[in-house]
Amino acid sequence: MDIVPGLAQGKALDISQSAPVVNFDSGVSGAKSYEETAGSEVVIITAGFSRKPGMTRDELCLTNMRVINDTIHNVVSHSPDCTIIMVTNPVDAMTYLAIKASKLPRNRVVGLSGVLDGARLSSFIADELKVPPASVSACILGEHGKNMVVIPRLTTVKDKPLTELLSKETIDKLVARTIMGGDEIVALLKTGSAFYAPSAAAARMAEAIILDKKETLLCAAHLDGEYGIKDTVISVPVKLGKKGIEEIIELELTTEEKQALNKSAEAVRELIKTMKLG
Ligand code: LAC
Repeated sequence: MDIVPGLAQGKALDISQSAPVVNFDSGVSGAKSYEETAGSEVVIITAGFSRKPGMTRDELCLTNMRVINDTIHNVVSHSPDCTIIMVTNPVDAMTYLAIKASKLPRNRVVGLSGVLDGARLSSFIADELKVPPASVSACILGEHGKNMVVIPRLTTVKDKPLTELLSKETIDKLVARTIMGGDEIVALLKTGSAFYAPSAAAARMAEAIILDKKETLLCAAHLDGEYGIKDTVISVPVKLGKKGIEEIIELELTTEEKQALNKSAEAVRELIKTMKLG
C-alpha cells in the first residue's frame, strides 16, 4: 500500500500482468488503506523519505522517525501478530524505533541491511574474479552505513576465504565501494535510491520467514548482550523462520574485528539517542 492514491494499485496491476510472461501464480493486489492489510503475517516497511545525492542515511532520521511512528501504529493495530521487515533508512535506528513503537518482541522486527550490503560486495567480487555471484558468500556486520564492518576473512568464494584469492589492496577497494554502494546509486539516479537489490533482499528475508526456512541471513537485529553489545540494532547473522529472528548467531571475531563492531554499534547508539525515545 501507499499513501499516494492509485500508486499501489497501479503497480500491483502492472506486476500481475507480468505473471503469464514470467510464469508465477501468486496473487498481487494494491491497497489504499491499512484495513486492507489486516491480518498480515509479514509486513515490509519502506515508508519515508529516501536520500538525495550527497545526503547520508543518518540525515533522514528525525524526518523518517515521524513517518515510522505513524506507520507502525497503523500496521500493528491491523496486524498485531505480524513480523516486520524494516527497510526505511537509517535502517538500524528505524528498526530500533519500530521495536519500541510496535511493542513487539525483538524477534519480530528485523531490518534489511547485511543481505543487501553482502549482495553488493558479492557482485563486485564476482566481477573481479569472473565467478558466478551466487558462489560468493559475504560477511558484513554492523551499521548499514559508513561504519559497516566487512570481514574479508569470513567472506568466501566456493568456500575459499577471500583473503586467499585477492590482494589486500583489491579487497580494500571492493570494501570501500561496498560501503558507498547505496551512495553510488543515489548519485547516479539523482531522484530516489536503489530499488532492485533492496527489494530482492527484502523478498529473500520475507520468504525465509513465511516458508519457515530457518535460513541464516545477515540482518539488522536488536542485540541484548550478543557480541557483548546491548540495547542497539546492528547487522549480524540471524536465523529467520516463522517466529521471525529465531536465533542470533555469534561468530568468533578477532580483537580488531570486535573493536570495529563496537565502534559501529556506538555510532548507531548515538543516532538512536537523537530520537529521544526515553
Ligand atoms: C541502499 C538503501 C536501501 O543501501 O539504504 O541502497
